[in-house]
Amino acid sequence: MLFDTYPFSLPPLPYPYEALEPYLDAETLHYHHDKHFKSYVDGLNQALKPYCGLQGLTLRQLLSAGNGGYGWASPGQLPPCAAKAILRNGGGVYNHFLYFQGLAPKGTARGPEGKLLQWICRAYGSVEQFQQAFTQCAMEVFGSGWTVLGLLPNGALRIFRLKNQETLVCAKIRPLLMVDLWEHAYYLKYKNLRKEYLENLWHVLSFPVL
Ligand code: MN3
Repeated sequence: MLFDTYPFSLPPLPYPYEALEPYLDAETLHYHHDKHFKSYVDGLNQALKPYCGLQGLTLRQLLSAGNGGYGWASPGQLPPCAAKAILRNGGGVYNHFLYFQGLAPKGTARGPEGKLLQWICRAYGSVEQFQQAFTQCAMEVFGSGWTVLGLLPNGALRIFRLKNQETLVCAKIRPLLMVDLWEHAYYLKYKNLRKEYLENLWHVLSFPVL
């Protein structure tokens, strides 16, 4: 997905809809993946359709917005609303791809290991303290957005809050753990109880092996 180019297609969910029960329910996963995620894929294709010059770029390249957000096109070449549509939808595709890839059924979801475990303990004291800090950060996201554990180019770990479908691509920060805080990610099951969603999510969040 990250190295694909136009036309983008919806990657399959890497596990059955019911695989994350009871922490994430099948109905939420069905709507979240098949409707919400798909709408970003469709929106990105729609936004790129008139711009042949951008159709050879990968998702990462499209999101690598170096110069004032439009590194790949001067404002004269592309109307700002078109650039915005590409960044918003492309961000939605990128963030959702990583979110669904980062979840796994309980028992197969990996805790932090090796280098990552050492770095987490060095930065936060323990895995439990890291989880508390991450949850706290996620509770402070106002409106729709994401919380991300990112690996900085200098090797440091940091927890980020992102608004809407912002990404960390142009900052060259590698996302290690992504949590969707849009209400569609949890409202069917958890209603207004974001904290309960976050606490239960730790059972199915899988850390990468670095
Ligand atoms: Mn979502």
